[in-house]
Amino acid sequence: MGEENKVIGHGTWSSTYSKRVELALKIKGIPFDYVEENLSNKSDLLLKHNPVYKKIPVLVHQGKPIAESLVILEYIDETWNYEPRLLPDDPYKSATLHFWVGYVQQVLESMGKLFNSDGEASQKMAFENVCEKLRVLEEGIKSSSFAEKKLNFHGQNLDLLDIMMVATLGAFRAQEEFLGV
Ligand SMILES: N[C@@H](CCC(=O)N[C@@H](CS)C(=O)NCC(=O)O)C(=O)O
Repeated sequence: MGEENKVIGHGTWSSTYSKRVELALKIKGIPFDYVEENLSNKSDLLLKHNPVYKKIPVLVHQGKPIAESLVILEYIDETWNYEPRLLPDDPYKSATLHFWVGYVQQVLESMGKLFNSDGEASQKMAFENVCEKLRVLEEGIKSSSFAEKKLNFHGQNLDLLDIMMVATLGAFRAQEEFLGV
């Protein structure tokens, strides 16, 4: 790939948001360079590329920065618009997919609240909230609209929702062991 078409990802190894971008690039087979950021000492390049949020991930393509993981994923699918597609062409399927992508994001945020909650009562509440969200997600997976979209964990054609699920819940076992829950 010529310098002018270079793809560079800024991220951190432990970030589920970085993982989304990494998975998308790998699924599409797009070669890229990776810059590991130290979030307590952000690089000048990161601050220049994402002056609004100052967050990773950032993708730089042809020298132009794109920030926000979901924006990046859509950019990747639109720019390298060959199979496997991350987003369906069908508007209803696409709407359904976006709906559940938003829900998985909420599951992630509820997990964040659990990890950051202090005191038995608030931990219990946060834990119950995560369980409830996971229950609804599981029900959703079984529901027809979701099944129609189909999760492809065992095959190729991983799409945007699969990426969200894997990046968000993929480390679940490791987290369980670490937290001892
Ligand atoms: N909405 C953003 C969230 C990204 C995000 O929260 N990144 C965190 C690391 S996981 C970050 O860069 N934090 C640095 C900071 O907040 O200063 C996305 O989807 O990309």
